[in-house]
Amino acid sequence: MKTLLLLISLSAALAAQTTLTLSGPATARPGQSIDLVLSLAAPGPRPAGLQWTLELPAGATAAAQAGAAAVAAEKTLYCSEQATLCLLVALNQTTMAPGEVGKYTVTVPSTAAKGLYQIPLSGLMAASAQAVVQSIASGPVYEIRVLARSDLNGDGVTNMADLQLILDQVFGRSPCSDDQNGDGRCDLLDVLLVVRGALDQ
Ligand SMILES: [Ca+2]
Ligand SMILES: [Ca+2]
Repeated sequence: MKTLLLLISLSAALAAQTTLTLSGPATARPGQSIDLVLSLAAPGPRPAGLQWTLELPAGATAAAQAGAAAVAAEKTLYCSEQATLCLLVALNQTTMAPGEVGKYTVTVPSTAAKGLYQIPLSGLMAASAQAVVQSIASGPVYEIRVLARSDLNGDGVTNMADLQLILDQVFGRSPCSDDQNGDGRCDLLDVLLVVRGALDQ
């Protein structure tokens, strides 16, 4: 019973918490660029400024821009190189409404091994226009599953189904969207790379 009460009060506290949450697609392939959204939930006082750090997996690159809720408050997004440390501020006292405050484009390295990767947010800060700190926490940590490049249908394995898909692209029955070696065309080399993906797994 005590545990239940604790859980209820904990979830109530979390529900009232100002949070920043990164979200995006569940899967990506090596070399692919993905669009992520940074969302502000602010059930309490709204912040006039925000700061956060994005912890990118090794080799991944990122670019960021202000989201609609930040633009509406006329805030400017200032970021370090690779957009790991970012601040949303402006020469105004406007507070930001809950919603999309940032947009990221993250490029998965072409050498990324398949597996589950986390992109956590750390060093979160929120403040009023008077520079008074407001409580803020990270929402659930964003996770993305990087698929093997040769797993064309994204089902977690490379097999005959993927071989058929790359053959279809070689013969022009479908667009060449899974160019395995990045040379701009689908041919024998890409078929052999899918075969190698099947044998190596
Ligand atoms: Ca597959
Ligand atoms: Ca190719």
